[in-house]
Amino acid sequence: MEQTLVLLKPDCYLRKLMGEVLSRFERKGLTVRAMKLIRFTSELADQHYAEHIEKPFYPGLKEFIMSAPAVAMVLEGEEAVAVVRSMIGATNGIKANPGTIRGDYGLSGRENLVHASDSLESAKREIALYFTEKDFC
Ligand code: 3AN
Repeated sequence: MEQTLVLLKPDCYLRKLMGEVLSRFERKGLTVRAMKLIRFTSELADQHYAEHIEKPFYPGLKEFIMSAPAVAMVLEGEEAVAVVRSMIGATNGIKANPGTIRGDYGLSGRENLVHASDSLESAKREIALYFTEKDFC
């Protein structure tokens, strides 16, 4: 079994799509092991997006991720990292395939509804940013 970190981003929250998106993961068979509603601070945004801090799109991304609440969760299942990445689709909603979450609900590169860890190594690092052992059920 693998665990992966998923964020339902501020656009997902504001558009009231959180239930819709979570239900896709649940129907797939993934299990929620930890979950919380959070508000990104500047520090948390910098930690989460450490690899993007120098990129030209980062200031806009940071402003967006701090703009409204988000949900952080740990999903568990067989090959959960790859399964969730394929369910969310390509970064830009315009390019993401229909049938994926980003492909079905968005037309933006920045406001793309969900984040999901891109490797087991990233998942371990990212889960530790949001959760401690006592948060797991
Ligand atoms: P993914 O979330 O698909 O792994 P990354 O890690 O390349 O994508 O980018 C992290 C986040 O940065 C994306 N989810 C998106 O919100 C934002 N982002 C990526 N590329 C761009 C871009 N060219 N313009 C604006 N925002 C971007």
